[in-house]
Amino acid sequence: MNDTETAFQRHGHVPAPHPEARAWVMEMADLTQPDRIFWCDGSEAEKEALYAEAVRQGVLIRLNQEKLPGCYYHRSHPSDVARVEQCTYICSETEVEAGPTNNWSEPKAMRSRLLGMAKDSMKGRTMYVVPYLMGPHGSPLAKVGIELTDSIYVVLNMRIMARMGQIAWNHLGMGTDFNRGLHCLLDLDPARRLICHFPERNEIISVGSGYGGNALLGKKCLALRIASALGRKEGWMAEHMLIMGVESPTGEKSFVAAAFPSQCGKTNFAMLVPPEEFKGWKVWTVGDDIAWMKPGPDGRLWAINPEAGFFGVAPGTNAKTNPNAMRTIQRDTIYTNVALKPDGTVWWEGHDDPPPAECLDWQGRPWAPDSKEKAAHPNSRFTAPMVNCPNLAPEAHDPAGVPIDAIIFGGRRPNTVPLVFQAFNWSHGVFLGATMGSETTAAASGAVGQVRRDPMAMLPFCGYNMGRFFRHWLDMRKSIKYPPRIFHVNWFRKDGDGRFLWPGYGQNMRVLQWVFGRCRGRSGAHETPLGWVPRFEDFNTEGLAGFTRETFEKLQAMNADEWKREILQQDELFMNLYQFLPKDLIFQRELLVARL
Ligand code: OXD
Ligand code: MN
Repeated sequence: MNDTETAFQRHGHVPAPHPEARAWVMEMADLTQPDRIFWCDGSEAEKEALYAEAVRQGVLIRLNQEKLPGCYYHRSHPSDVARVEQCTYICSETEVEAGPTNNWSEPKAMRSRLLGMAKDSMKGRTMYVVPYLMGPHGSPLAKVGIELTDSIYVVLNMRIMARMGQIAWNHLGMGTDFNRGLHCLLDLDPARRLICHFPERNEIISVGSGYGGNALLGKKCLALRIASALGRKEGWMAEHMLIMGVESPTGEKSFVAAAFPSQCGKTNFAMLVPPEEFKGWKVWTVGDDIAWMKPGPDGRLWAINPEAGFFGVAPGTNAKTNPNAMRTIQRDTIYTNVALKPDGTVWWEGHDDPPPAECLDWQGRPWAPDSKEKAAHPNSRFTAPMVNCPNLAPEAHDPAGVPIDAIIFGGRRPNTVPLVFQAFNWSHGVFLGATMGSETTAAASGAVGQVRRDPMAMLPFCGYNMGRFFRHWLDMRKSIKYPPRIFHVNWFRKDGDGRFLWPGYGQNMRVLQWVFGRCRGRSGAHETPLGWVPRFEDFNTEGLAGFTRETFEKLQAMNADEWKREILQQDELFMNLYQFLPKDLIFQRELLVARL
């Protein structure tokens, strides 16, 4: 045994103080038959030992520690690079409960199939016990999960993405309310890949994939699919939303939650840096992917970010698109499936640095600028602790969370949908969220570039019947005395020549400023069939070089023919859900048709 191994052994023997958790771990160990059980405590010493072990196993490569201190590099299996919706199941008691937009499987049969696959699968391997807390310690909204995994990469990612170790036991105390997550890599054969959720049991079993969204069980599996089902029962909401704070020069602060489908720039928007002209304005990041929201005693909607890190898409991230992310990922970051440069640093398409003369691509093959394929996988990622983020809101650690003044929905739409408009009221806002569409991207496997309906950006993440999910949204209004205003944005509208009409990124601050003003009854607007929209005069374009009234009109234009087509397309989803669709949404659709 070498020094690393001894250190690794030394730190891995802190069993759970919790009898029920312990019994379950032992039961799963009996089933999977690992050579050893490693109980993670979340300490710094343990972190060092785990990184050393991962490097020794070849799972991670240590990057240049002078240029990227605390950073490591990982390549996943080439067939295991994205979420796999076709292998993702909601195993609720009845098929109706899962609804027409989810894969459903009868829970008993699926569970025994999965346990059969897991049997003996950790022979010769280590089972890591990863206790974790989603949300700030002491928050009434926070939840405990325990993930059992045979992937050291998963452990190290969970360590960044959640509050991991002793803190979870402290939060749980002697309570019995924790999520059970079993994760087995198996042989990574795509044919034996299944990500299954048992909402009634608060349980997740994921086999055959080591990729983030399939394997870091705290994230999409617990914090969205399981949590959305719990939220419906318990009167709160788990949403695929960033949370950010906007502060005016006079110190007024508003918090905004925003839902965009995967890879539509949630991380960029959450970390936005206002343009120079916005002297005194500040944007604060609370979270970039998930919001748990509950009405507070003051009648407002309060939100926490259950995560502790960012699992962001690397390609396209640079000093212009997201300067705060670039600073965040300079240290203590795990890079997955990006390109590796000879000096032990990393690169991806859209990086600030020019393409390296030579490097290794995401599959470890030599790459040069004239190579036909991309150096980094389009869904390559960074996993970075949120405390690294220069504009992290102090409230990100607040157990009470933040009060939400505005909810923004958005998608990637080259036409039809204006830059920004505001819903007339909560029900209309729910309708806007429910009919959201976006071009598909590389975050999930499948065709890229087609418009798909992605209600509230939750289509792949809602752990129950989507029609009932809409009903829950509508019902929530009754318990929120001061509901957030609801908006819709589209940064991606193009002109006839295929050029983006809106510069995006930091300039999105202008849209935020209008939203901020609307929440305070200050920004002007006029009524249209779609909702309230800013006039050119209501919208701050000062300092925006070359941006004319004409461009603004094009961005905001409402074309009746395009909208007729849009409504027909929206109907596809509505038809699919018809049986479960709240009447209010059908009514909203009729109203829109009438207004048009
Ligand atoms: C993500 C996703 O990884 O939405 O956040 O795919
Ligand atoms: Mn996401």
